[in-house]
Amino acid sequence: ITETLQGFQNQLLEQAEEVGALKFGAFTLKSGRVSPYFFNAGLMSSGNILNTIANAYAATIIAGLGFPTNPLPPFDVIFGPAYKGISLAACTALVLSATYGKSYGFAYDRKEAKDHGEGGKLVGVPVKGKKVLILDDVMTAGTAVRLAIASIQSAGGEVVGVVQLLDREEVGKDGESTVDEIENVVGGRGRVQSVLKMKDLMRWLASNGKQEQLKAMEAYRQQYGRKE
Ligand code: OMP
Repeated sequence: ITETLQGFQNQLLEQAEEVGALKFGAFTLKSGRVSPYFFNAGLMSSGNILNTIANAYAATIIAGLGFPTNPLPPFDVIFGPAYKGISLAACTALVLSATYGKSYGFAYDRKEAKDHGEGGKLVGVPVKGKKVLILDDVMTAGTAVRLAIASIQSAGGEVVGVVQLLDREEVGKDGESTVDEIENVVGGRGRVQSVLKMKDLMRWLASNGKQEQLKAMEAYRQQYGRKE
């Protein structure tokens, strides 16, 4: 663990810990794994924190679109999966306009399809025929993001990338890297970008002298981490 964290990553981690969004202990995940840490993006709920998160997502997107590596292709629509992704995507679309002068469409899904009014499962700008970037909170085994990809595809949109807040850098059910699997689904290498990775979290713990948490994370990573 050598690289240092960027300013916005440090700020995000500090604020996350402050509001209890980043916790250490024993947590049963959606995948059934028992993790020594949990990141609850739903608790990142104040104007200040949304500002930090949206700026971090926007910086990650702009870097991803940037020369010379530009892993993210041009896109038309930012999509936030229900529920937590909705506010994150809306705030990020706003920052991309206000700070970077780039205006993208914004869309999200409902968890329940609506059978009256405008109907359907998707809300916001129509994704049909559009290139879509998904903004996700946390990716572990990839179940949540696969659902979002399927709803966008069934509405006629093309998912060209995913930007997540935290990549837990784990393997899926079949033992392959979740990120590699999702990248294959959305167009190839580099198409899944993240604001933070589990390794960044470990760097942050190391630089704050939190040895006990760091050890638990190393053990978990041995078991479920993607092979390096
Ligand atoms: P997968 O669907 O397995 O990729 O897990 C991602 C989802 O799990 C997220 O959308 C969250 O609902 C939840 N989650 C967290 O929010 N934070 C974590 O640190 C871990 C999980 C999780 O259950 O894996």
